[in-house]
Amino acid sequence: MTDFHIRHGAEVADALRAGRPVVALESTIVSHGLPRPDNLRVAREIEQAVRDAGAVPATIGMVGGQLVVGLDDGDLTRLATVDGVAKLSVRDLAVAAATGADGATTVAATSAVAAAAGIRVFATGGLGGVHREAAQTFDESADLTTLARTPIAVVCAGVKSILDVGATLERLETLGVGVVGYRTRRFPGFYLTDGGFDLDWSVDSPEQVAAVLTARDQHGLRTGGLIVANPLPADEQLDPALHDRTLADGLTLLERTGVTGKAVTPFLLAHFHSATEGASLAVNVRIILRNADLAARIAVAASRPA
Ligand code: PSU
Ligand code: MN
Repeated sequence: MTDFHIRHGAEVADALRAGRPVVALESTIVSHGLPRPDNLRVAREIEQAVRDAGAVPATIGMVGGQLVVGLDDGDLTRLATVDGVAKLSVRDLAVAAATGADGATTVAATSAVAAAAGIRVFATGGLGGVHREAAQTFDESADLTTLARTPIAVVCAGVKSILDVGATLERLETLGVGVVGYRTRRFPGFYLTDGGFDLDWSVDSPEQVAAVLTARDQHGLRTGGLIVANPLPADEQLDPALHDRTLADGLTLLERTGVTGKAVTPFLLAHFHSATEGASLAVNVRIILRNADLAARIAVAASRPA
């Protein structure tokens, strides 16, 4: 194959051409973040949540070396069920294309591809960030540096507590990535409603987020991303005691097994899902569906003439 141009799903292409609202979705949560067989069902539910709120879903991933914006159900099934799907950050995209790989795109890769396609809003579960031992390992997700140069709004439930949340917020500040809480001034901790840190800004409505995007455009400063941090309601979070126990065990296991690098996030997520007997999975799914709904409402607000 020598034609490596990005393929757009027909519905996504039509919507982008007509200026209708589109929401980008990542595939790493499907291939590497959620256990089978729930992952395929959830991938479909995320797309449906976007549709229910009036936008077109564009799940992004790579099938046989072809980068696709708006995977169809066959593609999605393949990325959710076959073995050997690569986890693709931005730097991996061209190599994976040239070698004909199947691959799932992380927040970094999805953001970059979506922004290039003209999509302005992206929904995911939790952002990657600074890992806890980063002072020794230098393990910081490329999600952060990519968002520093990619104009897209990412709706997420903060970063997972498996990371160093405070360090991640500091890096986002340094990198010039905007962070606003959705109806909160506390940065959410993914499974937990409150990640333990204050935010400077809070927005109250999809329209207000759309106004932020418009202001950036009109200022001519579309240099970086905007994180819209959408916490779970307190009564839907993972039981904090169960969370703390599971995290402590997971970090011990991580050290004992010697897992490092890009395998760390999938390893800890899988540990949570098995150790909590599905409780963390249910919370994870709720997070993603709520973020998909909010992202779609932001995309709808942003597509209306101001
Ligand atoms: N958050 C989740 N589930 C996930 C991820 C984040 O709740 O599966 C994925 C995202 O795709 C994110 C990636 O971009 O993990 C970060 O991985 P790393 O730390 O290796 O950059
Ligand atoms: Mn990493």
